Amino acid sequence: MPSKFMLCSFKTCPWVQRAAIVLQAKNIAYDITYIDRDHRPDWFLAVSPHAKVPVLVIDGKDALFESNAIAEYLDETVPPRLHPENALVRARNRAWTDFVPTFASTISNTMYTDSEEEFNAQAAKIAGPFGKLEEELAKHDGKGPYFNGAALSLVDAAYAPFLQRYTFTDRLRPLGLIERHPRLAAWREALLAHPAVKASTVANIEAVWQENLIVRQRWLAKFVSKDVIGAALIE
Ligand SMILES: N[C@@H](CCC(=O)N[C@@H](CS)C(=O)NCC(=O)O)C(=O)O
Repeated sequence: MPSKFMLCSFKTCPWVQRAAIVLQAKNIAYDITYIDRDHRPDWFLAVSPHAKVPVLVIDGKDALFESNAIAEYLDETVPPRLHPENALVRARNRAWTDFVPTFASTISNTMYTDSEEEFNAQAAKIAGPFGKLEEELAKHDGKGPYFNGAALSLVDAAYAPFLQRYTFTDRLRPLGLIERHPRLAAWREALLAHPAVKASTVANIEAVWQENLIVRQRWLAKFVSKDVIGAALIE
């Protein structure tokens, strides 16, 4: 009998989205439970040692935390395999997955700044990771549209949420960075158009993300239309 999965989330969490992309790409049915960031329930705190989402509850009894561990577990237990078959290629994929937290923090640090000066200083730091990925993608030339070629992989699932957050930021305050990295730009386009990525968040994710900037009183919020207020309440 297939397992029953429940993903525990905050609505805008990119790390939860990574796990959701894997679930979607494998066509796995799952429930999603949104918890209140300010009032995390006891059952959640009991299974999440760092009090972070995602948590994946399996058959109501086992729980996993950390998006990478969740993605790897799903890939080992539910077909089709998203990791490449070749061990060398798989090891290289894992090496690039290990770079995701660095990549993610340059983007998150830019999103959550408190002044224009800070925003510009943090945004300048995105160029380093973008350059490294562009260089890596150059080695994959002619193999797209995803990291390893035609099939979506765990590397794709890991980077897509952050390339989406970059895109949301860029739409509010154009950064002019991805345009200088054509392979990364093409990869981003392919990822954001993939059905598993599109289905991995609430439908109005950009508005909910924008509203979150207002709630957190971040500098970028000044470019957000007040029309998004209440977006997080709409399913
Ligand atoms: N390394 C973790 C990161 C997860 C993470 O940072 N989640 C955020 C939400 S996007 C969180 O729960 N933060 C705790 C907090 O906001 O207090 C993973 O990959 O699962």
